[in-house]
Amino acid sequence: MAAPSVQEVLPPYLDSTSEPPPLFDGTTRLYTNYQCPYAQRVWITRNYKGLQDEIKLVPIDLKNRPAWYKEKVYPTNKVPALEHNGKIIGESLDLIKYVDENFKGPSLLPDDPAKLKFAEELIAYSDTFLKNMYSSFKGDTVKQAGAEFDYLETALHKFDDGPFFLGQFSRVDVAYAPFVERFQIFLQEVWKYDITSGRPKLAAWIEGLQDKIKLVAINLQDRPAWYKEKLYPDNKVPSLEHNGKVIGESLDLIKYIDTSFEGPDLLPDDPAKQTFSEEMIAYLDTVQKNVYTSLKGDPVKEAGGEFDYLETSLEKFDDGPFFLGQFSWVDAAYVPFIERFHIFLQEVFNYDITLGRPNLAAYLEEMNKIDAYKQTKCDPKFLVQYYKTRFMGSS
Ligand SMILES: N[C@@H](CCC(=O)N[C@@H](CS)C(=O)NCC(=O)O)C(=O)O
Repeated sequence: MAAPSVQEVLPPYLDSTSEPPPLFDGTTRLYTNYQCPYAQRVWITRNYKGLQDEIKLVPIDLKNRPAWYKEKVYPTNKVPALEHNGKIIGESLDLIKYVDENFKGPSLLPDDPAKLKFAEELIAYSDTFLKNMYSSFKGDTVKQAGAEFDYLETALHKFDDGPFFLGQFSRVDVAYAPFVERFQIFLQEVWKYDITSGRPKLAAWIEGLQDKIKLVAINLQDRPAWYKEKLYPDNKVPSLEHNGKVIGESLDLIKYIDTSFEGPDLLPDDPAKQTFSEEMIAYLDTVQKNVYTSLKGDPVKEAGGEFDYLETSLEKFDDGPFFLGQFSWVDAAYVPFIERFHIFLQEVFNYDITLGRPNLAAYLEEMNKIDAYKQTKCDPKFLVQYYKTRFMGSS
């Protein structure tokens, strides 16, 4: 599932001592609790659609609730609730639908009518599933809970174009995942009952819900010794641990991830585009070297040629704003550097690399609409300081 690649800093809980946020000021707020599976449904929907900037999280301490929450926000006094366009909306199943339908981002429903019909059936069953599960804890747990997981196993057999209920990830997975995750842990721990045993589709579904690649952030100023000794002797980032091997070098990794994991292809089929992509990737080192060297002299004169190269390259294919028309691994390779040069040259040399280069300007504008990129952007203040020290010898 599409997940942000940078960990969001979660706001702290509001309790009975906290002031309310400035209610109905136009901000969209998700009143939530990080432990609540119902709220988690809406949290997943928000994150999947890349709405971290559009929907602000407001966590409520349910054990010590602020009085204003019931009085001014949501009279049922439960989470989740969404404040949007001057209204408050509750009920997690309604909210999955509401957020999916009223905000940008990838849709959580396929077009296929057979899948839509099955989605309705499964979502309608989710309340019964929960009721039966909770009552099973008081009775013959393994037998009663087992029947519910058999229901899911059978449902997962219906579409085989992916590991999820409708093949691809959808609202149905969002509705069930927070609960199945909790039941799996609880039944294993307390009843020693593995819900995936004898249920291969359920096992594959749970596997499919995991993030495919976990991020491990390494502090380069104070590197842990194990990183060099046990993992990656080059002692650099990035490196990828996959299938018992460690692979390094960002350009090799872009290619490796693109070819070894599911998801949209980052290299078009068109042979002309493939040849051009190789040419551009091979030239990246030269661009970097020339721009970095220019920082010690006059970048406006010395680095202009590199930005002209990018401007001309962007003219080559006109079926989209990116280097190969559509977003490709050339963009993944270049954009982190274009972004940094843009910020640094503007800030330190008052040089706007997009001025007189309309393709480059449009490129950066379009790039900023792509969540997968936006979530990885650098901190401009840190960058300026870092580049000054590293390339200009100042501190
Ligand atoms: N049917 C509601 C259930 C929400 C719910 O029960 N939330 C719990 C936290 S997990 C809650 O707010 N409990 C507080 C209470 O019941 O007073 C939904 O789907 O949104």
